[in-house]
Amino acid sequence: LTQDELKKIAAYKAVEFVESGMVLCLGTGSTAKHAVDRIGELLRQGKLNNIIGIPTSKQTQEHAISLGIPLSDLDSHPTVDLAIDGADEVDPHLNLVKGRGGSLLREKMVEGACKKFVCIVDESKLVKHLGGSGLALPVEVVPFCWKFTADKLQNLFKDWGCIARLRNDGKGEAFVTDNGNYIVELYMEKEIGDLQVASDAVLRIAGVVEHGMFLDMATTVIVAGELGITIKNK
Ligand code: DER
Repeated sequence: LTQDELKKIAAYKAVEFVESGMVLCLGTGSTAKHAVDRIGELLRQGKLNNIIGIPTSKQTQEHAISLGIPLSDLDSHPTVDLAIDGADEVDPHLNLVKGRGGSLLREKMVEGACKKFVCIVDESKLVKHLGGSGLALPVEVVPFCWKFTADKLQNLFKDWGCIARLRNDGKGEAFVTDNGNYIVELYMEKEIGDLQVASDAVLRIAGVVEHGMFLDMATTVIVAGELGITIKNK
């Protein structure tokens, strides 16, 4: 099975948790896209109705509109029944790294308002500890003096051999989030020990808007692997 087929299996399994009448958080990324597609299909078939979607990015908003999924926002629905979204890393305590798609702020806002957050991943996302994979830990920062903020972040994790890099858009410019901010990516050589301490320290830096560690947020993780589906509950 390809990675995308595994993502689709996990996504379709998560959509089995969706009931008519629910207000749903619609996640962002290639795994969440399969879930949004499936929700659109069930609505079209009349197997689901009275669904309201709250998108976690402009990209998901546009995709949901193309599928005819009715949309709203947190101002109108401050409490959300169910979130379905992917992740970049999942540790054994269901802590996540998210945000390599650049949507971490809206994801964290919406998923933080959900009664249930079902995270959907293929097995390649499972890690023993967050931050040790050598892949990016994204931090959303204001554009004003972003380098000053990036240096503070790099220095905060200097004992972890951290390198801070400004995420670019592939055209030599800085990537700009849906909220008009930049993303500084932190690359660590060692895993992060105390995640809560790290989270609090990052958020104390004034130029930081939010980071991609989603601690104690997912209530269920659905993992699709070569040997089948595993469902982990908090
Ligand atoms: O950017 C994000 O938060 C995405 O949800 C990401 O974590 C997972 O993206 P993928 O489903 O394309 O791997």
